[in-house]
Amino acid sequence: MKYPKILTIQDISCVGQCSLTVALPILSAAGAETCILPSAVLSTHTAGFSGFTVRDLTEDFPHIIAHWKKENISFDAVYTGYLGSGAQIAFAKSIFEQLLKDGGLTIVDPAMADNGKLYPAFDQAYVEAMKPLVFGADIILPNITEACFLTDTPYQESYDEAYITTLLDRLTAAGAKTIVLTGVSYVPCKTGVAVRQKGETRYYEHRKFAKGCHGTGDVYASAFVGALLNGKSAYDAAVLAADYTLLCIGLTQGDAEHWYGVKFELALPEYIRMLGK
Ligand code: PXL
Repeated sequence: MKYPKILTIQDISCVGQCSLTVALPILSAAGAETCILPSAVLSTHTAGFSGFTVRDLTEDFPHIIAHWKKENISFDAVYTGYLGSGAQIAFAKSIFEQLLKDGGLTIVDPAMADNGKLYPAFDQAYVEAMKPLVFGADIILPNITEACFLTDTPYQESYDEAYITTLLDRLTAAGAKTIVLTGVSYVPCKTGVAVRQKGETRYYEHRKFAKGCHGTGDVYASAFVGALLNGKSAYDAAVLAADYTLLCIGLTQGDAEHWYGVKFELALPEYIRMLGK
């Protein structure tokens, strides 16, 4: 796609290097016209800060959507990340149906859980609301915890290939098309991503830093979407995004004060080079 127009729907965490403050620069660096629909404005993200403020913007959604329809605005791709409520998930679904160009792509990062637990703002009702959005999308990027919630599978800290195959099979049976399952780690010092497309599964394994960073999921998903819009296959985009995210984590290691996000900006020139631009 030459100059794709993408809409990304997620929150603005003013401080914390996640969601829109990550997606907007990365997708712009990938050469996409990046339109945004902010789901909420938070003073910080919710994972580790306390006393954050939240202004939910759901009320604005129908007016924004109606205006875009009146202006005949449509998108080559729509990518959703962290959303605030079941109502916003339903609006995202209606945007997929009403504002996507013919042949346009829908990409959903369920962004609701990690390490076996839902994020503080979410509950089982949110998981249930997320299922139709996920299973109606062209490409999904769940981590293992999210895949478990989406398929009602008990979460396991350690697992083997058979467990991952079961998760991918269950996601597929529920309607998932292309699946990019992140954080698949069979040995302590390695992790990777399993990509299932048209019945075929490929696994990309790479080094795992001893200390993970917050916000890597959003950096990864945004870099993946940017690569995809540049014509990469799902697997090649998954590999490129993993390599870029690793660079970002490497640049953040050792800075205890920067616990809340990754210094992805420093590696943007390398991301653009990886895309062959
Ligand atoms: O996708 C991560 C994320 C995005 N936005 C907010 C969050 C989180 C993770 O905790 O709290 C507000």
